[in-house]
Amino acid sequence: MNKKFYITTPIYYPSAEFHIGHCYTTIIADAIARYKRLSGYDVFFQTGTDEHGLKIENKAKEAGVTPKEYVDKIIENAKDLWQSLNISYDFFIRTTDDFHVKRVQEIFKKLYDQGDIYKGEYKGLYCVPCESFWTETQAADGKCPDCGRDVTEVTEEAYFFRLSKYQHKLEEFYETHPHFIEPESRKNEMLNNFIRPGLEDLCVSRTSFTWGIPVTFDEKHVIYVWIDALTNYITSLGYPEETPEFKKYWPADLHLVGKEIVRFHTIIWPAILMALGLELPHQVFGHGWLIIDGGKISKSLGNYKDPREYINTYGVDAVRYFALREVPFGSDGTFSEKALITRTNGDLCNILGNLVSRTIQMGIKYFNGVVKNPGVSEDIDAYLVDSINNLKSVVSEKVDALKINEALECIFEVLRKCNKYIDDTTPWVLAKEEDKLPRLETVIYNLLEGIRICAILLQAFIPTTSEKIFKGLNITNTDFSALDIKEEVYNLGLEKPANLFERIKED
Ligand code: ME8
Repeated sequence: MNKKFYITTPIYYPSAEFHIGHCYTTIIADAIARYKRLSGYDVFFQTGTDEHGLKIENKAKEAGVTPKEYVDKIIENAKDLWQSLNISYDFFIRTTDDFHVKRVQEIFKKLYDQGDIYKGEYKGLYCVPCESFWTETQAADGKCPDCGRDVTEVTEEAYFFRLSKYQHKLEEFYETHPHFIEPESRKNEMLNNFIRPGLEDLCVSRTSFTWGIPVTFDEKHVIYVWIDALTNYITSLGYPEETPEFKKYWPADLHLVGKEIVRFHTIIWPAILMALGLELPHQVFGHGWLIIDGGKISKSLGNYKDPREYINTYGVDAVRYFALREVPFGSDGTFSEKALITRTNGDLCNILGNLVSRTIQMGIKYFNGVVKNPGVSEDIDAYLVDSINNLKSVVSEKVDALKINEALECIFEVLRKCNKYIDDTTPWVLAKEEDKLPRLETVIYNLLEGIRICAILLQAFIPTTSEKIFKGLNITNTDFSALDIKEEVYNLGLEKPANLFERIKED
């Protein structure tokens, strides 16, 4: 049986339309999911929306519609956006789905019955736009530490989850599972800033708004966001019922999240799972933010464009490639259209597009599009041939370490070498002499192999472009097993591909 791989994105708030920051996480998750599928894993890739809470209730009121009507429209757009970005999710969960509501209620009741949830009184500072509660220390200046806006003091009857009980178990877990939180810096942040100073019990219900999942045994309470939201990762698989899907896919292999919600995924979520007696996810990766004009792109600041404008202007793979390649995964990085254009022209047009079109045109011109390997090798071939042969293992290692930008760098290094190989071997000179034709065919063959191997690996990242390249090479064997073919024969006739990428004018 194939090994399974369960990967998730956060479930995003449909409080406003999604922006390039949401695309960032989702594109990366998609690339990893595709890569694992191509490597033979049985992948379950889940994304979705986190639809309850005061902020959405307020937004709907402002818009004069019901909360459900409000989110339905945004979700329709979000699904359309994921389609235009070629996001290959297996399941889209909505926290308003009936099955989720019912299962969250069951989980809440179970935790209450076993004493992990109790009734108390909540006093605290609340940031409405961020839907976050803060302690006096965290919001010492009366401002939300995330968005800098005023917090308000609130007191109300509420249910609490005994988070404090799990402090030592969490520390122990971190110690015995050194890769649970990545990057390393985020683990230290969690330990030093949150766990070691002491965990407070967590407020898990509210009475001050109604747009949420009711507590079945105390209906004036609705379940507050984190228990409702985090459990999406198991309710989708059927939990609390031990369904075959649950048994197969849980625990998750990778929760991919932005750095601001690492705390929830590495403290609250593991504690809930410990209370439920379930296994913990293998890894939570907290990536950095895309920054625009020096600030985080965010729904509440409204400093962004509809990502479909970028897709329509520059093409889906230009946007995907930028998200995957530009920023070292884990760090913050700047998003600008100028940087997107520079990346597209520099890598996709100059390196990839030119190579593919030049090589295929030569194959057609000199060999009528049918190229095999006559085996007339020269020493100079080694730098290219060796790096083509090593590429699969190099890239897989990078993807496994979630160094996605470096994985792409390695692929583009080989493409760069292909371009250099054309300059070094000067095929147009070889073509002038009849007796050099076998050598010329080996040269073209090596280039085609370089392109083929890179295109197979690139499928995970820029699938539309890879498809076009496969068509140009006229090959159908394109899954990762084809990386091991030693002698692909290009006997179906190369086809001049449509321009892979148009050069974008910088102005
Ligand atoms: O936090 N750069 O939803 P959310 C990079 N519902 N990634 C960004 C980003 C940026 N500028 N802005 C957003 C929530 N993201 C909760 C999650 S999960 C159980 C509940 C991405 O709509 C990043 O993944 O605020 C971040 O963690 C997520 O969107 C926040 O989405």
